[in-house]
Amino acid sequence: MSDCSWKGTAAEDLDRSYGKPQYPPLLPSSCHAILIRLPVRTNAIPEPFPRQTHDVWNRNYVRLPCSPQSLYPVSEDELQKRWEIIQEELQKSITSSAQLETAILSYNSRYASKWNFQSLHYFFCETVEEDEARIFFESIFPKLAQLACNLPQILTGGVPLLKQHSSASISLSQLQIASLLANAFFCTFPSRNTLKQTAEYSNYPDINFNRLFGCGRGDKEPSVQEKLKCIMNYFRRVVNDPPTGVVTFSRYYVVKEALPNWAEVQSKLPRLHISSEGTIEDEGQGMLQVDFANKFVGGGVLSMGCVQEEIRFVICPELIISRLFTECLDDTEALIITGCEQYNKYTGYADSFSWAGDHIDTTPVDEFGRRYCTVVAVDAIYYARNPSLQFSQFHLQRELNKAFVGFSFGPPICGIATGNWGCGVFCGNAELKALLQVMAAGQTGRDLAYFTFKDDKLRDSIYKMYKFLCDKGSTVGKLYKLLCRFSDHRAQNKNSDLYSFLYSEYNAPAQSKLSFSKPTSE
Ligand code: AR6
Repeated sequence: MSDCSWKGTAAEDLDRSYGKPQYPPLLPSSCHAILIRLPVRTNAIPEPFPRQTHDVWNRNYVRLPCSPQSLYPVSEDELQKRWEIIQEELQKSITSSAQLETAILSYNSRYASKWNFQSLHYFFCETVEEDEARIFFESIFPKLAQLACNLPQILTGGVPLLKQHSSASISLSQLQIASLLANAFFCTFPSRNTLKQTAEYSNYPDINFNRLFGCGRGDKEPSVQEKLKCIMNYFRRVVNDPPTGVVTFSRYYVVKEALPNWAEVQSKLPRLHISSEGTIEDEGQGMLQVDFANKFVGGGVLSMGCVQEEIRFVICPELIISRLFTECLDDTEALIITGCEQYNKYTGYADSFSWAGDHIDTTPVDEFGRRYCTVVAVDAIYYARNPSLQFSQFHLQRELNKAFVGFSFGPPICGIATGNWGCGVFCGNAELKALLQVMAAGQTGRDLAYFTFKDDKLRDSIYKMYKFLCDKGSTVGKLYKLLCRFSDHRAQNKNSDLYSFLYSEYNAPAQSKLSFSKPTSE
């Protein structure tokens, strides 16, 4: 074996999407809200659709801050249109973060004693140079405020909520996303601040940026400052040079009956490229790139989190807007984002995460102006409290189904770029999760590119097992049955090792009393 950093299929032989029709196409339908006018012209900012503003204010749509129906109590018995207050405040001259705090609280007065803006103040007073802060307030801030205030002209249609247990897509121009994100920055979204369990949006991630602004002092939370640098750079870019592309957000739900009966699956294992070098976002170009998600997509991006998902969301900030309309993911659901752009470079990870400058994304675009960059958010289960649980049949199936749902969206035009999904913060077992992802990729007919994030030992161990299984001609179903056997075995032998078991038991006869298809409980 060569001593290079990868094994298996060469990276250049993997299927990539470039030049192929991306899914979903931009065809208006009851389950695809296209908020721009078609056809899209290359290199021009898409025009909003419909032509006339269509205000919707109900439980199926995002409650937009500019809706005339969004009212705010200004005295005991007087309500005012909240958008009027917002516009008035944002059009004032604001030259410091203290004034920005005052403006934000003027239309969020109920939270005046609850929110703090420590991280934001630290950013402008300590993190950036005095000159940079001045330039921000003089030349970027007014354009950002204008971008937020122009929301009703930029986005004329209602944004449907991507609710649980239905598949639906939303296509927005990058400019529409920028205007929505500018509103999130100014904390203008109504009904999104209460923490009550019974609140209308309790099953949605938060979207207003107040939590990020209040994450504590910069010296205690350096990664929050670095995330702010990413976000500020994104805003600097979009206000000075409005982007012209389109991004599609798709919620994908698979009904239980349509999931594979894993024990019976005859598919072979997919082609595998496994490398200890490289990242999903860099080496996975033109592939379906896995986001190691939280069921509330974006996880801690607008608070303290700074691992794979949060980093992905701040280097490609358009992803953050998915939090506005994506209800928390259920077991057989995924969110797929097609066409996002990378605006930032980074180094480090978690506490050492650091903004490394502006990134110019040269990824080609499809006929609808969407970059050939697709991210699939799939949430693993959190196993820190009870790691043994992941080997139970119920959990094997849950994680396998989740990966399958994410990988099976649209025709298999490209491979999947992934890695230690669920194995960092969520404490999963990487040798197990790798096999589950191999199986899901095999069943969906896609190549798998797996990045072990500098772990040579893990790369070698997974590749050796993969090769062994391929040499034996294993099918996905056969491997599933073996995993189920391991599940029973492990219940009696707590410390047993998965791969040792698979090597020794591969040819052992299955015990007939086991039922593989219907695990009933945890
Ligand atoms: N490319 C390839 N591999 C990576 C990359 C990358 N860019 N970044 C990290 N890894 P983690 P989880 C590897 O902990 O366990 C978030 O808060 C690295 O080995 O982010 O599924 C979400 O919002 C790392 O240890 O994913 C969820 O709440 C491993 O991937 C929660 O974390 C797992 O990364 C999900 O936790």
